[in-house]
Amino acid sequence: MERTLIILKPDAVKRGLEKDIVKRYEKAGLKQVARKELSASVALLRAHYSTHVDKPFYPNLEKFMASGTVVAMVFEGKDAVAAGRKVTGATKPADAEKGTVRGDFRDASLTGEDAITKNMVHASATKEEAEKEIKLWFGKL
Ligand code: FUP
Repeated sequence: MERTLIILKPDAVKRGLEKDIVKRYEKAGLKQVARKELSASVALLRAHYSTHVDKPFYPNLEKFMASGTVVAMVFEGKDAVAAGRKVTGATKPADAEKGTVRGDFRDASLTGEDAITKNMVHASATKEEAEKEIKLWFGKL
């Protein structure tokens, strides 16, 4: 069994998409084993996005992620990380395939930097990253 971290970002929470989005991961065979709502601190966001903090888009990303409630969730299942990424879709919603969360729930009215920053969900990219992120957001589970 493998675990992955999925985070509903403030745009998805505000739009009331949690139920619909969770269903997508469950349909892919994953089971939700932890959930919490929180306002992410800047320190938590910097640790979570440690590989991105020096990138030009980071200030905008941090501002957005700290702008409202997020819902952090752990899903468990066979090949959970790959399954979670597949359900999530490409980073840029405009490039995300139909049938993925970022493709299907894309807000087509967004332009410029916001069109990529507000991509509704985070999904761990590797097994190692998943365990590191789960520890960061939930402590020992
Ligand atoms: P992903 O793993 O698909 O979430 O994508 P990345 O790790 O490459 O990026 C992390 C987050 O940074 C994305 F969810 C959105 C944000 N981002 C931007 O806002 N602008 C960019 O040009 C690239 C990423």
